[in-house]
Amino acid sequence: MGFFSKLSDFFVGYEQIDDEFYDDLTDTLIMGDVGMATAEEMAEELKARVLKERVRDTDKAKELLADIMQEKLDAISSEKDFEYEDKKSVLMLVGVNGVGKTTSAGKLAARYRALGRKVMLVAADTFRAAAIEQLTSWAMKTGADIVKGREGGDPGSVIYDAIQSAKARDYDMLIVDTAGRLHNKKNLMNELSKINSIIRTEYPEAVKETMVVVDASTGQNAKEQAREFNEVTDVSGVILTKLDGSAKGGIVIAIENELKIPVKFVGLGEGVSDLRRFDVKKFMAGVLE
Ligand SMILES: Nc1nc2c(ncn2[C@@H]2O[C@H](COP(=O)(O)OP(=O)(O)OP(=O)(O)O)[C@@H](O)[C@H]2O)c(=O)[nH]1
Ligand SMILES: [Mg+2]
Repeated sequence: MGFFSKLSDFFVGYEQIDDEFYDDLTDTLIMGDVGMATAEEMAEELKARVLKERVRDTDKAKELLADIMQEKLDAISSEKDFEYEDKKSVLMLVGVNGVGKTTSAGKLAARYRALGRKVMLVAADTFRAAAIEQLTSWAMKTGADIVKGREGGDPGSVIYDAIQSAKARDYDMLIVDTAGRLHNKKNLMNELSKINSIIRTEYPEAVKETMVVVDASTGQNAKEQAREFNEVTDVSGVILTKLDGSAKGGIVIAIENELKIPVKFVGLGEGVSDLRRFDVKKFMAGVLE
């Protein structure tokens, strides 16, 4: 991830800590996708600590900045995948077009199957036949079962069917792939609230988790999408995809610090094992490189 090498280069290039240093640091953070608000906040906090601890060398300033980042991430991140890992659950994946919802659903199915859970994929994106086929091929690849409806059918009835068979056959987890094409906020809200109310009435014993999937390579747009979904539905976490490309890691800090939503998983490729838990320690090791 480009951001980190740039951040290390930045500190190498400075001999003294002055106003220009803080301005340039803010710019570097913004270029690394940390976002303006968080970049300014971190530069301010660094300035306060540098003054308080009478720091003169930039190596020490870099360590202080890393501490500040780590504190922000630790405040939001959690060790667990979900709040209730041992209960029956419905995991909904939401997000706009093309961000990686279906792929992430498949990767998650593989993850939880490997952990010994009975997993069902739910093709609630009935918008295109191709979407249903795509999820079906993930079901085959991962050995998870799948419930699907007809193209153009009602996503609510697919969820309803999935819940009935989950109850009848004692599934641990439903992973629900939804459509990304409902750009209009009102349509989206209606669709999500319909699905949510079916889950609430038909499967009250299950814990519902909603993950917003966003594409890291879209930078601050990813954060804005997460913000918008968080406004219309109860979001429990973010899946940040496509971090294997040109994306900059700073977007993780922007999302966690500004939205107070944990980044639970990161996507590092298109393969079945290319989904990892977001790990603050590893992330910070990259910052300090
Ligand atoms: N490099 C890379 N590609 C990814 C990742 N996640 C998904 N993709 C690719 O991104 C493209 C879109 O992924 P999908 O899973 O179909 O996205 P979606 O959100 O379901 O898209 P719609 O259903 O059209 O809204 C596919 O080509 C995926 O293989 C990732 O972490 N890294
Ligand atoms: Mg899809």
